[in-house]
Amino acid sequence: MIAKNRVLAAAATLAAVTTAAACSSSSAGSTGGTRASAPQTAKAASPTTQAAPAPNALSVTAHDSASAMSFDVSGSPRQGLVRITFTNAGKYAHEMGISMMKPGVTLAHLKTVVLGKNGDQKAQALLQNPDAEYPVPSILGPGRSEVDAAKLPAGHYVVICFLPGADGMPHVAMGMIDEFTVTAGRSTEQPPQTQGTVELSDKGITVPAGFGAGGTFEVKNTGSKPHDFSLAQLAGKTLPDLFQCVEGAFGKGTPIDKCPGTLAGGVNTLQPGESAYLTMTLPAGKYGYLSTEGDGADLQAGLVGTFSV
Ligand SMILES: [Cu+2]
Repeated sequence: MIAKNRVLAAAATLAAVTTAAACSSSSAGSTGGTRASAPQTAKAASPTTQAAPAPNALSVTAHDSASAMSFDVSGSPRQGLVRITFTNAGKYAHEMGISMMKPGVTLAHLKTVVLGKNGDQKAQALLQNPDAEYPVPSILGPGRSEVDAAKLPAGHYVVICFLPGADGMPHVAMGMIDEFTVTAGRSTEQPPQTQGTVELSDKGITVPAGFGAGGTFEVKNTGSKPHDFSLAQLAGKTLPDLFQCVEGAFGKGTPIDKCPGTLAGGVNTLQPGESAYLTMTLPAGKYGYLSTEGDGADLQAGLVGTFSV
């Protein structure tokens, strides 16, 4: 519900900022992407065991067909750094929007409310902090996957997709709603080894050479405001063209999948000083990136650009 609003806000602004993307282009060279992409696990916790601890993992896979859509969710990680794998196994773009439910709220109840009249508004009362944002993976086009190691607090979460379907019905109404729990125990997941840092400042985004060709990159907010890092693969049109189309699709309640480009993941909202660790291999092509935060303020400030893989 929140992600949808942010996409709309960003699309509206980006459509107006037609020259911004050209201002901060960077060309990412290839470093081969041959390094191990799996995040490094912690040193053995005890001298008596050689085995590395199991990853503190959460897996969310999106599935779709003409008549039904769903998430396949597995894992019950501990609070702290969580290795989140988001895979889109479907034919349409999907988001993994998450919110923490208030204690005692069941998924069945929340689902009934969300699908009812004015469900978007009424559901807010069932959420622990409706305005909270989490640095989970961004919207992914079909066939794409990413791993995002990010901090999540303990709680009972709903995972939901509000993207519009072919019949104008949001994916949630076709079954795209599920749940998971982050327990209060301590995560043993350590920050993975990285090949570079994507820096989100208040004035721009720096994407290092080699990003997207494989391996793990830290995505760090070095600014004083929340920022995010949203990616799209371009298809013959500019990033503003793509988001103008996405905006139009949301407005009409039609799928974003026919727009000239493919949303390619990234990391949702990072608070000042916060980091996440993004592991992804992007198909070769031209990409655009932007921060959708601040109702368009980040775009106006120059947090947008392009790179190639
Ligand atoms: Cu969806």
